[in-house]
Amino acid sequence: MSLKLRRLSYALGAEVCGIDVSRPMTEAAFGEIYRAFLAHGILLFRDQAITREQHIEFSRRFGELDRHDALPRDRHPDHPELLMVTNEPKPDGSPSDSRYTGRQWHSDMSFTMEPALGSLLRCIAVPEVGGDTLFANMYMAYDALSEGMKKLIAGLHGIHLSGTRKIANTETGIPRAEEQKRINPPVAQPVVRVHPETGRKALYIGEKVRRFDGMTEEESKPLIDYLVRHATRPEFVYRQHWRKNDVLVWDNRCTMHQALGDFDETRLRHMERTTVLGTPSGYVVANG
Ligand SMILES: O=C(O)CCC(=O)C(=O)O
Repeated sequence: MSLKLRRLSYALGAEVCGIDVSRPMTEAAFGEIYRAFLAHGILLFRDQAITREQHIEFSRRFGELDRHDALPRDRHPDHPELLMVTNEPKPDGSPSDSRYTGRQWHSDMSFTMEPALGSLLRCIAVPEVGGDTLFANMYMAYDALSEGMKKLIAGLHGIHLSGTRKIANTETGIPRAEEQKRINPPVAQPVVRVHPETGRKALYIGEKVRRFDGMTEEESKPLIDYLVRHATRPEFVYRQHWRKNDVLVWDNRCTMHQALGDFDETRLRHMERTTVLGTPSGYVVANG
């Protein structure tokens, strides 16, 4: 098989054309897809009218799947491998817990010691306009830094927090952020990560980083803000306009992303995500 790819932007991403991800695929055929994934950071498969089971099955080709113990509130009750990203109200009419998922720049599960290798997001419903997602190429962001800045950040670890959303837990009354903090204590991750498969260095930063280990928030903030601003310059970014039945897989080790929330919130936006477990990284910080 020779993959037909169409590049999505200057910075990253490719659309894989003419593939039905629900069809059986040989190791060799999947190998081509995986090599394209490593080369382009994100791959888009359009027009995939698949079931939840098929989404999970295709995702397993990329590796072992997370059962989302770190985000128990957002997983599907019958399919723990699926994380709901939806603004569809709960059966009792209360707002969805995951309606603001991903509204800041982040790399999935960076707040755990097994940050995600990849994520596969399936678009089930999207408003007529908006609901886009931005992705940034963190290899490019790292490469573009000065030698002085590369030296400065070489040994730094950023402390990543999980829950930054202020959504009340309606059952317990404990704010969701507090609940998340209890399940997921803060984890320090290297600011520069070597991609375990490509061997390339990538910036590993985002808006879940509160401070650098060994430094105060006040000292850390200007550099965190600078690095996030730098990494999200337009030349490093791709903007995904979702269509129903899009399946998009991204490499969390060399990209970060943000859901924009640029849509009418009375319109349904429903996405479902699988998360592929990555290699262990980071350490828990007691006083995060
Ligand atoms: O809903 C989106 O566009 C992105 C969701 C997200 O950030 C995530 O699942 O990590």
